[in-house]
Amino acid sequence: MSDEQSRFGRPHPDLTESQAAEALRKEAQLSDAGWQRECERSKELGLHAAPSIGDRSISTFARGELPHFAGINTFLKAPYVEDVHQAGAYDVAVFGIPLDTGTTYRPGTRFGPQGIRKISALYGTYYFEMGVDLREQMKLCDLGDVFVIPANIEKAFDQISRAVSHVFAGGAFPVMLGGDHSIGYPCVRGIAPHVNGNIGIIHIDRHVDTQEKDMDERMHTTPWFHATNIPNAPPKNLVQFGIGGWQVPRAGVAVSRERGTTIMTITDIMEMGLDKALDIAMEVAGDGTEAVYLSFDIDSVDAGFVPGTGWPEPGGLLPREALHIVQRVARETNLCAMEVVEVSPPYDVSEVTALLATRVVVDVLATLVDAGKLPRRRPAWLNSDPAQEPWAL
Ligand SMILES: [Mn+2]
Repeated sequence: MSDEQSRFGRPHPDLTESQAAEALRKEAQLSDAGWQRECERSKELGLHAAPSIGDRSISTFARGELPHFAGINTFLKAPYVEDVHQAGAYDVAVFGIPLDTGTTYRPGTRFGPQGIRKISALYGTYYFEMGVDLREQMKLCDLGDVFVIPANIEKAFDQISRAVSHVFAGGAFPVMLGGDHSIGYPCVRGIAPHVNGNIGIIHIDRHVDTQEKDMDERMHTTPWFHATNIPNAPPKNLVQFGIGGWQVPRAGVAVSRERGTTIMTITDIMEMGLDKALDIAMEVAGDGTEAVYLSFDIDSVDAGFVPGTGWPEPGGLLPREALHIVQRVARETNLCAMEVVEVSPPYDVSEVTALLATRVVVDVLATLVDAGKLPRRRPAWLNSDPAQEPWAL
């Protein structure tokens, strides 16, 4: 053995089957064709680099992932698809819903989509722990934002439902960046007509959001009352996970009791253990349903980690618990769409709230790839008839 070889290591015998060891093996199997295409495209559009640059993959104008601090940001620097008729050519379509008309305390979530896009540029497309590279293994696009009507929440809901319906019926997996939590209702309303069968909803939050009205209108405290009026989104398949604290309005609690939604508090989750609690949540959402909708409110995470939100509440999930939850939901349910809501950049600190929102999305996407659910196959329950107008309730 040469001196050099003797300096090389190998996994400790107890770690040969560890996640890290597996991740090192999986990386070797990944293609880099997508990266090569991106470099070629960058040089074609942005000129070859100055002669002093040794790395000839670099262009003069930044046109791809690098540098992370440069460029005009879409989500994860995915292609901006201006023509929404092309959305169905992608496996996943991210779009923003910049509506904060439904807030009842701090506003600012209308800046959520742009805040999430900005910090999402920190990431590349490769996820070490799963050995997944989104650029190599699926097609992601950013459709920009829905044209919301800030002075009229009902008109905004109509625009949102129409947008979600269009993307969902076209076959891409929709990822909605909020916006306040009022968007949960019009998002489900846009999806429901295109699902032949029932939809379960997994709602990760500190707040129940189930009252009929708040201050005389439908607001971010009311989406699940109205979503569960949709004929194929029954309350028995609504799971509300991580609920608790001092911001759960009694009006919403009464509705949850009357309708028999499933509420699991942080204490329930702690006492039975996160995985057991998740088993139950997924069983309830999946019982008799064809598809599951994931609604992730960033305020489900402890206020110390998510200052940039409208109704911060101490005592919530840890970030790594939140990521574990969304990964298991992505792997083990028939997830049909997701939203991340309540990121308010004006109240954020060092973009940590928007960064966690980014992780929630990219961790779901990586898990869908790892589980063989992306690239997308057309589900049997999908009704793509564009004439299916969203439920008007
Ligand atoms: Mn909330």
